Amino acid sequence: MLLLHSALLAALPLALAQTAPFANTSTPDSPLTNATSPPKYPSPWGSGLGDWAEAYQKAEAFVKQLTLLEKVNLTTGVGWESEKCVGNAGNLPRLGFKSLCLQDSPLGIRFADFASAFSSGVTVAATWDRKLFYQRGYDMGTEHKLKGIDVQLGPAIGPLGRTAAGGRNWEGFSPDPSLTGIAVYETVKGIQDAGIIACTKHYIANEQEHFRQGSPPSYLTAAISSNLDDVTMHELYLWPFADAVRAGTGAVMCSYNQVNNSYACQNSYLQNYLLKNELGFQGFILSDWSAQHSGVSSALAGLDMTMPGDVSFDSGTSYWGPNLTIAVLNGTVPQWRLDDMAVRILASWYYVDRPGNQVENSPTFSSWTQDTFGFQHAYAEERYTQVNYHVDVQREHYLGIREVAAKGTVLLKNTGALPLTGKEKLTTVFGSDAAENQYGPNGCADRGCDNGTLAMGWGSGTANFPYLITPLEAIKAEVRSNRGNIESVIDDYAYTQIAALARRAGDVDGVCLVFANSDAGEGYIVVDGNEGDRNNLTLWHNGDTLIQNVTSQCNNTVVVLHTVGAVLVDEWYENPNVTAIIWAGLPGQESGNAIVDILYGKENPGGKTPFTWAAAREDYGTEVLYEPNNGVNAPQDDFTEGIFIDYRHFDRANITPIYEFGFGLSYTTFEYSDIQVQAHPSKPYTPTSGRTSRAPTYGAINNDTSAYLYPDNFTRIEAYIYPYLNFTSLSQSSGDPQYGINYTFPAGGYDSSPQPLVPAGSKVSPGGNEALYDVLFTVTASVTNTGKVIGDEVAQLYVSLGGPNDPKVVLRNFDRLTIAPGETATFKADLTRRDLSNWNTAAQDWLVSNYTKTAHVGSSSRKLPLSAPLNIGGGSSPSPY
Ligand SMILES: *[C@@H]1O[C@H](CO)[C@@H](O)[C@H](O)[C@H]1NC(C)=O
Ligand SMILES: *[C@@H]1O[C@H](CO)[C@@H](O)[C@H](O)[C@H]1NC(C)=O
Ligand SMILES: *[C@@H]1O[C@H](CO)[C@@H](O)[C@H](O)[C@H]1NC(C)=O
Ligand SMILES: *[C@@H]1O[C@H](CO)[C@@H](O)[C@H](O)[C@H]1NC(C)=O
Ligand SMILES: *[C@@H]1O[C@H](CO)[C@@H](O)[C@H](O)[C@H]1NC(C)=O
Ligand SMILES: *[C@@H]1O[C@H](CO)[C@@H](O)[C@H](O)[C@H]1NC(C)=O
Ligand SMILES: *[C@@H]1O[C@H](CO)[C@@H](O)[C@H](O)[C@H]1NC(C)=O
Ligand SMILES: *[C@@H]1O[C@H](CO)[C@@H](O)[C@H](O)[C@H]1NC(C)=O
Ligand SMILES: *[C@@H]1O[C@H](CO)[C@@H](O)[C@H](O)[C@H]1NC(C)=O
Ligand SMILES: CC(=O)N[C@H]1CO[C@H](CO)[C@@H](O)[C@@H]1O
Repeated sequence: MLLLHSALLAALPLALAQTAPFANTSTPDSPLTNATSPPKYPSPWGSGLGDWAEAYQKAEAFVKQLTLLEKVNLTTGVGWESEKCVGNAGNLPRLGFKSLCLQDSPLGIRFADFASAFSSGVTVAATWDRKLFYQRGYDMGTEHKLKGIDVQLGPAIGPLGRTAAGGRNWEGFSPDPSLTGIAVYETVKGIQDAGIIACTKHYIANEQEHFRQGSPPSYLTAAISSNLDDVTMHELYLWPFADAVRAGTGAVMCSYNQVNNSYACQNSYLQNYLLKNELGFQGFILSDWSAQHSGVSSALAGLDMTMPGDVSFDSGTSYWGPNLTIAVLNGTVPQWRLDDMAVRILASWYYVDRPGNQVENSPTFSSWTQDTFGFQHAYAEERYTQVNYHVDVQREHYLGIREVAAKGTVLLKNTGALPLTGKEKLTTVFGSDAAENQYGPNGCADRGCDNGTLAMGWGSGTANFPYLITPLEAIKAEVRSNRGNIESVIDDYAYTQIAALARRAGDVDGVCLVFANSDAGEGYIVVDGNEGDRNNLTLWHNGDTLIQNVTSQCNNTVVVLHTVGAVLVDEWYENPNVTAIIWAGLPGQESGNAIVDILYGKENPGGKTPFTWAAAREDYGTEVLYEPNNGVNAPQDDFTEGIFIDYRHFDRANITPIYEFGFGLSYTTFEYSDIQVQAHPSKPYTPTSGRTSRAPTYGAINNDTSAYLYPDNFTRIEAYIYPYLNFTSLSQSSGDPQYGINYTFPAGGYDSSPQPLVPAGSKVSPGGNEALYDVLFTVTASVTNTGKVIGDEVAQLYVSLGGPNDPKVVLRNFDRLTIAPGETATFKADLTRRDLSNWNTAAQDWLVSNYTKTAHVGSSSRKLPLSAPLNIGGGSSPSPY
């Protein structure tokens, strides 16, 4: 979501809401520019699949008692800054049902006090640890619950990380869909087990900040279109969303961008066909903030909730609200569609047991002021009251945050300098990235600056730090606990002092610790000319010069990087005076403690890089589109690389990276041996067939428009969105000059008869055809700790699918093992049918090809010493299809 609003959204012609003409763009070689997205109607009605059955029964019983206005209230936000959370749906006062509170972010509670600032997604991904994925989710969910939030606007898995410079990659996990899929699955489970709804976002192909809303530059008439083919959609971008749906995510947020020239929040192919039909999503889709561009069309295309509810921030008008009441009354939105929206919203509410997880005075904080007293309706400046209760929700979560930060730290180089002993004669620390922001850890709104140590990126995906332990203070405390000497220069440009201090440290066999960073964030804040997306992949604050100044004098230089993603290290990584390199990611509030744990060997590094580090920017083969390329029309971002992003591209193009995906060192060493593959008998894959039941409706709609007027003596709050009508005339109430004119909405959108299920869908459970998750093979291997200290190794299982269009290898599973010196652990990982399948466009289904498949096991995407064939089809092995 964003803060900035662009007025052009309001001016968009409703014609944009119409579906694009049908075209099948699903062959990888077809041109992508001006691609279109096929219409898919009607919008699937939720049915209570799998473990959603009970939640649906409760939701249906609840919705049965609702009036049209009450149903509309559930679906529409009350407007930007009209209530205390970043998103607030309407209340149902008659039933004592409180407005849903939706709050950023994927790493903690945005705008709240006395809450934790967790590690970013990219750092938790680097732990490759399912337990930590879950625990972090659970702890974040607990904090949201204790503040009285219903929906956490996270986790983020879009952007996936198509381009290294993409501004919001760090909010998510990894450009690898399997690593991201496993991480999002556990995170959603964790968040929702704590009793709140997870909102997985941003759906989909939201891979850059530039032009995501059409502006800047403001002359553009439409937002960027991510153009991609069907195979790329399924095998790459949709893959982790399937895992999120399978985990039961209660909400999904549609994104700002267009996909194949149709806005994500009104793209029937994305919402109706892929998410709700193929993946069987049972929860609700809500719009990113001002990502809705139409009323009726978005409803028919599957959107269930609009946020923050107004057409543009505080316009006082809405595509839904009164317009949805009107659209149901004039028959352009069928009642069953509105009922489905309401049922989906309430089903998610029951699914995570919101009724059993309420707190007093919720929400107990205001996003719009930190003061105890303030306006409940901040924009209108009305109802001055207590808005902040300052509830401390942090519990013992700092322990988990420190653990994630340390376990997500990746040791990239070590010639023996690490771990430090604590007995160094002189410890020196360099760089502003080691120290505190001079304005304080929360001194820049939404972390929109790069001052001091970097512990999260910027934008709406942030939280306030309750405190931030800096590297310098933690290292100083550690050094002094050994009665050692420590000095620092935190001015990145004080070269005279830097060189002098480095020289002294080198001279006495001390150590020089250099800290540098690279930042990125959301496009509504521009930091040092970076409009969200990074302009380059080099270190900020002249980090390369800083490092070289130190290395020129100090032959024991340890470089610590806090970065949002890959940076170019080519200038200095091979310098023999650089004795170690550490990627410390975006660690969150326990930054300093975690780096001390690693530097001094209290924690043996075991993290692995969740993205590739290239020698040159061009090596990635994918780029942010920085300049509009389609006149005033939607910029066309053609994903011509298909599924070949990150390591898949490097492997295909035969480019050697500096640090490959999955790479990370330890203070000990590991050896791999003895791969075994066990095939499991399984039933042949059965494409799903059959039909749904017909669309249910709950309660009758009274067509007397006078029943929907504002109640007598109703006091309206300025710019607030209500479901009521101003007049008994529907067209007058809408006030839309285009009201009723000449729009032919897709006829299929009104079809409430039983609908065909799709082959890759399921009648049993959300997440797609359940047989995709059958385990076909279990791969085992031995991993021996051949060094002297206990350590963690992330053993990784890759697969070669064998076809001419397949990547050399794709990650499919992994496990983080703790192994004592001299001991051998057994790595054991399953491969499911999906893991071995390709998306087949003609069949619209996953198929296991006849190409020879191989399992590879090792310590990174390029260190795969073990391999074994996966015999599909022969003997007792499963049938390929
Ligand atoms: C894409 O559409 C725009 C606007 O209609 C048009 O100007 C442009 O020529 C088209 N590009 C291609 C490659 O078809
Ligand atoms: C709809 O929500 C608004 C704002 O929360 C509330 O004032 C109004 O009473 C609600 N209307 C109905 C019919 O529940
Ligand atoms: C209804 O929607 C249109 C845009 O489609 C908008 O111009 C109008 O102001 C809306 N009406 C209300 C009452 O919000
Ligand atoms: C109300 O009007 C809609 C649209 O014209 C129509 O489909 C529906 O049957 C009507 N309902 C009743 C109860 O008359
Ligand atoms: C602090 O941040 C501001 C805003 O981005 C920037 O102008 C300034 O140069 C920064 N100062 C330092 C010392 O990094
Ligand atoms: C890269 O961007 C950073 C941040 O804006 C800037 O400090 C640095 O000078 C840029 N590097 C190059 C080589 O332009
Ligand atoms: C390494 O450090 C020594 C000082 O210990 C210095 O003389 C030498 O020039 C440095 N080498 C490089 C490549 O920077
Ligand atoms: C650095 O140089 C000093 C002095 O020549 C030497 O004693 C020491 O072993 C060197 N350290 C490293 C890490 O190479
Ligand atoms: C019905 O109402 C919606 C919402 O105000 C409006 O956009 C649409 O044009 C109307 N359609 C008809 C046929 O009256
Ligand atoms: C000793 C040393 O390397 N000093 C350099 C530090 O960086 C500045 C700026 O590039 C150079 O001018 C110094 O020579």
